[in-house]
Amino acid sequence: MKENEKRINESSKHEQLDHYRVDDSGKDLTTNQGLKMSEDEFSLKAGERGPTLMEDFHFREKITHFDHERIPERVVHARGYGVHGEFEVYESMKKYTKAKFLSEAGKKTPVFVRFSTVVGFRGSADTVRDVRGFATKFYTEEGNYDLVANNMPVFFIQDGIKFPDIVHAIKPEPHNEMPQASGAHDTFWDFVANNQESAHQVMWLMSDRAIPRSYRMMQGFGIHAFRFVNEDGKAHFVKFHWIPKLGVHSLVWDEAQKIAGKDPDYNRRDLYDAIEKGDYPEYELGVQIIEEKDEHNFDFDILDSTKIWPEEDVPVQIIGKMTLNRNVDNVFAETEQVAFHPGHVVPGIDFTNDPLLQGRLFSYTDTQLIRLGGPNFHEIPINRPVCPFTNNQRDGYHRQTINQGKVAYHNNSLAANTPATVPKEQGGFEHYQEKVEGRKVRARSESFKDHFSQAKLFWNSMSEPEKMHIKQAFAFEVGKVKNKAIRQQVVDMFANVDLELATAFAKDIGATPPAKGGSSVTKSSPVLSQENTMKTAVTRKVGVILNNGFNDMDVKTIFDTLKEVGLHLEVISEKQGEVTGENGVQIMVDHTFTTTDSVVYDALYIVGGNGENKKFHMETTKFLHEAFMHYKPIGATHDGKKWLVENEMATSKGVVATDDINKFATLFVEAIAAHRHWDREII
Ligand code: HDE
Repeated sequence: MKENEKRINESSKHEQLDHYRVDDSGKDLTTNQGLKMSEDEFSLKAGERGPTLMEDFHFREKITHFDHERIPERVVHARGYGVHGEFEVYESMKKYTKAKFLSEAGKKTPVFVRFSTVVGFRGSADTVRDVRGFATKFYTEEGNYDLVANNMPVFFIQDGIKFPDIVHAIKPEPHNEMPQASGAHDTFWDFVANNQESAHQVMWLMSDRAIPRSYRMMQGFGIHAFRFVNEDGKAHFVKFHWIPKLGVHSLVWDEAQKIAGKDPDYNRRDLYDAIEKGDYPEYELGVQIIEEKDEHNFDFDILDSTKIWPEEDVPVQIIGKMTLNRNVDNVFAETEQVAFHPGHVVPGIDFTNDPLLQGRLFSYTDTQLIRLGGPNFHEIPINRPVCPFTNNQRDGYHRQTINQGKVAYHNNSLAANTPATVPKEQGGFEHYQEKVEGRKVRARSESFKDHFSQAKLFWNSMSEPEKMHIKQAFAFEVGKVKNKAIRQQVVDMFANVDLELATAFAKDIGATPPAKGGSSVTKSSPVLSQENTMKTAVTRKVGVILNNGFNDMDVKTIFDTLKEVGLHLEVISEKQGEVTGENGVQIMVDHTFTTTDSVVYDALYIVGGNGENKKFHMETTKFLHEAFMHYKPIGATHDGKKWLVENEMATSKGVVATDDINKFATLFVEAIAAHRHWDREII
């Protein structure tokens, strides 16, 4: 079998990476030249108390390498977390695309995914209000295909030339570098009010989508219209969707802010832990397909990245599933050095004239050149295709390939004109021959100019709690704007979306409520609401408050039942070590009230015990209040029930209190599956 016919399977990338993986443990310490060193604690000096000598090559090498350990962080999406996995096709897409990795049911392709926030620096917190990146590299037999997606289906701008403007506006303000990782400041809202194409994306940004509970509970959207092209050369427009099997769920804003302090690594920890525990996150890949003849049959331009294709009009067809199943060995080598590019395509996937996509096609390689220090970043292990790659490109910083022979040009006769181009019939990429005609203009199509209809469609699709959160988000974010005129401009702009919304937050931020406005769109798209997402308790994290003298027989049974349905329990008590039940059963404590907090749990289960003191009582009350305020499921049995009675919560929504252990487990799991209990009266 020829090398380039080698069958790619889900292990191919790991087999390749194995050549680079090194375990240093148990080895001798050497310099980078392989010289074994007898001493690594002391620099070479002229006398024990004398100056360090220039000839100390070991000291120089060690310090020099350290001095150069950092590379520039990504200009956007700096904070990210990467994991390995595999993609499996459910249904052949041959009818639409000749992409081989989508060609047959059951076919598996290795993938690497990097999730990220956009605005914050590399060391910022995970749970800030922001768009999330969801970039996937498929290592296919025809080369790497990158689906560089976000967790929201639209974007702030319509033309790539405005990307530096939006990013300059939303990043910390340059005169004082504040605020970190947040859009809640003057320049961002000044941009929004004066670039009204951002309206739709800003609605998403103010919604719960901007504070995902987990990367495992987040959608991904390719945003742009791409093209599928089949063997016969026939093309269709296509949009890509990742749909998490655990449903789409979010934090509440107060909780997100507190987690940013209590556990800034909250989302990456959640992902890392899930994979370590074998709770492999799964996402289905969906496509929306539009025939070329229907390009102009919508009341929006299908090439406009500030628009969705409503699923009621263009259904999402599920075509495969991605499973994330391995953490990286080294974050720098893999997550930091991975280089995505929407222009990394394979035969059968092509671009459209979406002006935002066109801008991206330039930017990504350009940014890797500075970030990864030269043109050979494709040779870095995480970026290497699993299929062979050969051409006449040579040299440059950090070149690793040793190209033999003297020919590095086309056309040649010395090497029989190889490396040879490949006809499209044999798998060579050929750009889709779209017919293009027009004058050279710096302009925007009229069809891109409706900025409010889909923003209103989104608003109409929200449930009442979601609408409330959006109003509160505007009140928080725009309320942080110091310039009064900008606050007013934002109110006036969003009056074009919905009068009730603009009036509600105008009142909170000291602006004049709009007298008129509101889009006339009445349509809604129910799938946009997270209330209609998949609901399951599987993999949720429950904090269990336990003290000595608890009812060990019942509690053990409840623990077993909850674990069986896939919940993860963490025992919280006053001290680390063990707590002992009334019959002598001992349970390990995972956390004290000091080392954890109610905000990092999906639900709270209060058992208590008879060994309680005042501090325990107060700490439990604090946990309970916070969980209640964040609409979380709360369970209590035995001694634990007294906290609910004391705090008048026993009959509230999502609160389960009974000593009937079977009933308790069933009701508590149901309450956890519901995620949050928005109809709870907050006292
Ligand atoms: Fe990006 N974007 N982007 N972007 N983007 C980058 O590339 C850019 C856009 C997205 O985990 C950069 O390697 C321009 C849309 C993700 O490594 C940079 C425009 C979408 C990631 C860049 C956009 C994205 C990036 C910075 C407008 C969703 C992180 C570092 C024309 C579909 C990938 C890098 C990772 C990263 C440019 C708009 C998603 C500068 C010019 C729309 C998920 O090249």
